[in-house]
Amino acid sequence: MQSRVIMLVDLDYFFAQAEELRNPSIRDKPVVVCVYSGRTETSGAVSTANYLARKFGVKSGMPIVQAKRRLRDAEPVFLPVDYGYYETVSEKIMNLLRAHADQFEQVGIDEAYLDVTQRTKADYEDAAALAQDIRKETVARQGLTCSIGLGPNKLVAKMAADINKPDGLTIVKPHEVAAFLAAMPVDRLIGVGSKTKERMQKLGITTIGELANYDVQRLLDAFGRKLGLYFHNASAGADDEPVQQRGEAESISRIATLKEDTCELGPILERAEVECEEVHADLIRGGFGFRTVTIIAVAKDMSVHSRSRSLDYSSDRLDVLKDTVREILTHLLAECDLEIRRVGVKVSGLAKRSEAQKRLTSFIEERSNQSDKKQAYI
Ligand code: TTP
Ligand code: MG
Repeated sequence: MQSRVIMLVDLDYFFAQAEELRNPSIRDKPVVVCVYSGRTETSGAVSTANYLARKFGVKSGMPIVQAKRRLRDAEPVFLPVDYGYYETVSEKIMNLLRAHADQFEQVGIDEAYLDVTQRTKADYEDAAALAQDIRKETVARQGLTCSIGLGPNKLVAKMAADINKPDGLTIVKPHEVAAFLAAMPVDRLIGVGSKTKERMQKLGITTIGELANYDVQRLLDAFGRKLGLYFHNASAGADDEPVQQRGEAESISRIATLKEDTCELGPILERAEVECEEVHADLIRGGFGFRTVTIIAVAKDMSVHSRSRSLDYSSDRLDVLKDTVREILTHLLAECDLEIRRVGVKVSGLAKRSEAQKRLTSFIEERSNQSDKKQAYI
């Protein structure tokens, strides 16, 4: 098979960079974009931060209070997320990138794979020149920097893009793959999280190179066939996943066990709201809106109860998700006398959010806020 040339383009500190774009006066300050939960003035989490703020240790997922503490004397700018705006910016960039690819696959609001094998005739010099053109073009036409990884497959391209951030280009030619990966700590490999890292450490594996050389049968014994094979191949830099526009995800969900079984709304809702935030983060990363919200409740006796509600429009708003969840849960608890053990939140009816949809949603939400919000639900 002809060797492929794959590019991963990832916009740098995307939400924060988009904020700098519309307000250049904040460029020299630490910029932190936040998802405010609304409970108190500072409750919520950091969505992302510019690289100046990152120098102070601020990063995605950190509580806002902690970020404020770290940036106390640095004249920071804290801003709430504005997904609609980021989506508009993303759409323009994605259209620009798509034009440079034989095959194109967007994998999040700020990331895309480009298969450029044919147009570069599998020549890495040509591909490097194309990557430089793309970097210049995103800045010149959209005012945003990105980081690019170039390699023989998606896995290597993705890992290469992470090496040199922000505003970097990292090229890994096929014969360089093994050396590129070998010395990296094993948790740099996509799919190896902190728990897997610990398990691998117990097997004496600390680098990707050690994982690649580890006896494959023992790896399968330790992690099962599917995962073991993935680790074996990926650690050698092998990946034959094609670049193709993904089918839309069908649903996104989270489920967790409560601290104790209860029939009270308060603690159940508290857990469900955390799940809403996690589901919502995935939703935004995928660039999706949802129409249907489902609550899954597992009772003390392990019986499973689920209730759904559909909006008559597609939304990507956390407050809409939380309001709907509260409403479903309130009804569910009133309807059945249950002691709940586990609670889950699922969104479905997912669709990529286009600008037109976004405008429609704002219109409907405005209208339904003016009248009775419940009328927006069917
Ligand atoms: P990333 O590409 O992971 O992060 P980034 O673009 O902010 O920074 P980097 O320069 O390292 O690429 O995610 C894209 C956007 O997704 C990010 O700007 C904000 C959002 N996001 C969250 O809201 N929460 C998260 O935990 C992460 C990781 C991202
Ligand atoms: Mg990014």
